[in-house]
Formats: sequence, structure tokens, C-alpha cells
Amino acid sequence: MSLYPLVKFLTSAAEAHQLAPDVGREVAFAGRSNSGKSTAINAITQRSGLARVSRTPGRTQLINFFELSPERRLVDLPGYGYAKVPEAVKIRWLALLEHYFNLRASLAGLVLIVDSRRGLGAQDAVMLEWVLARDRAAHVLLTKADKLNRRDGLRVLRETQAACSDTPVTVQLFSALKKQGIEAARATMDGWLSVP
Ligand SMILES: Nc1nc2c(ncn2[C@@H]2O[C@H](COP(=O)(O)OP(=O)(O)OP(=O)(O)O)[C@@H](O)[C@H]2O)c(=O)[nH]1
Ligand SMILES: [Mg+2]
Repeated sequence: MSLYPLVKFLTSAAEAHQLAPDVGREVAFAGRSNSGKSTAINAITQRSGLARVSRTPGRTQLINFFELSPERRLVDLPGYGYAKVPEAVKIRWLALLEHYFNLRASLAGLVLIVDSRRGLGAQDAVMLEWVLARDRAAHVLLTKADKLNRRDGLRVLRETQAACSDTPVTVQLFSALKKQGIEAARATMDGWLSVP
């Protein structure tokens, strides 16, 4: 049986000392503000109300931890790239993210959420560099694929795969709305979390 529907909220962290205990394994979700991180977590866990989804970018300002089992977690990281956030707040978020990636022993892999209409951006590339530098796995979900026709979806997929071609990063199309790519995303996460 899948672990994902058993998920429950664990804790939120605004500062480094509030992170959940660094035990077992966890999969983190990062991406631009409004790229669909919270929506992807809800789709993968089949729990529509779990992570808060908002039309207002910058909604997830905390690191939110969700527990699948006592030593398995999903982590919703604060989105970056939202222009209206004050500079001082942005710097604090980035410092918290960098702290998280540098010190988190239980981080098994990163699911990088990228809006398929925008493609990989500079800050997305920084996230990939951080996790690859620490020998962690990374998988890109090109979200909101329902907003592209088939041809454009495949083009973005190929371009993103080409951009990651000299790394172990894997890429797929994803749509929470159309329930596209959910099984593939789970299969990748199962491997990282060592779910039999
Ligand atoms: N059409 C479509 N819309 C989506 C999809 N995924 C997310 N959205 C919409 O995109 C918006 C942002 O989604 P969120 O999941 O809140 O994005 P987020 O990355 O968690 O945003 P922050 O927490 O602000 O960083 C919402 O209006 C969602 O309904 C998708 O697969 N298809
Ligand atoms: Mg969110």
C-alpha cells in the first residue's frame, strides 16, 4: 500500500532551529512562487487540503514538514522569485533554504517544481546546484502541463532534459489538474524514500 495518503502535517519552521528532527529520510519540494509546489504535494498524496494552495504568490513562507511515517517526510519549501516580497524577507528565506540544503542529513532528494510555461530559471538552477553539490538526487516536475498543447509540452520536456543532460537530474511533465504524471513522480520518490 502507498504511504502517501497516510500523510499528516508535522510542523512549520520559520528559522533553522525549528526544523523537524533530522532523522530518517525526506523529500523536499522547491520552486518559484506560484509554480505549483503545494498543489503537487496535494496531488501526489491525494490529499486536497494538505498543503495550502493560493492564488496569492508567496503563500508558503515557512518550511512545512509533512509526515508519511515516523522516519519519512515531505517538505514544502518557501517559493522564491516573487517580486513583491521585501528584499530583507527574500534574503532571510534564501538563507533559510541554503541552511536547509547544506545541513540536512535526511534530505534524500529534491523535487524541483517548474512551471512548464516558464521553463528552468536561474534560481531553479541554483537549487539544483545546491542539491547536486551534496550528492542528493533531483527530479524536475514541469507543472501545469495542461496549459500547453502536446507539442509544446514535449518541446519543454526535451529542452529541460537537454539543460540537465550532464547531470543525474531527471525530468517529467506533470499536471495536478489532469492528474498527469502523478504515478511517475511517486515512483521516483518511492526510490528516494526506500519505500518497498
Ligand atoms: N492549470 C493548473 N493550475 C495549477 C496546477 N498546479 C497548480 N496550479 C495553480 O497554480 C497556482 C499556484 O499553486 P500553488 O500550489 O499554491 O503554488 P506554490 O508553488 O505552492 O506557491 P507558493 O506557496 O506561493 O510558493 C494555484 O492557483 C494553483 O491552482 C496545474 O497542474 N494545472
Ligand atoms: Mg505553496
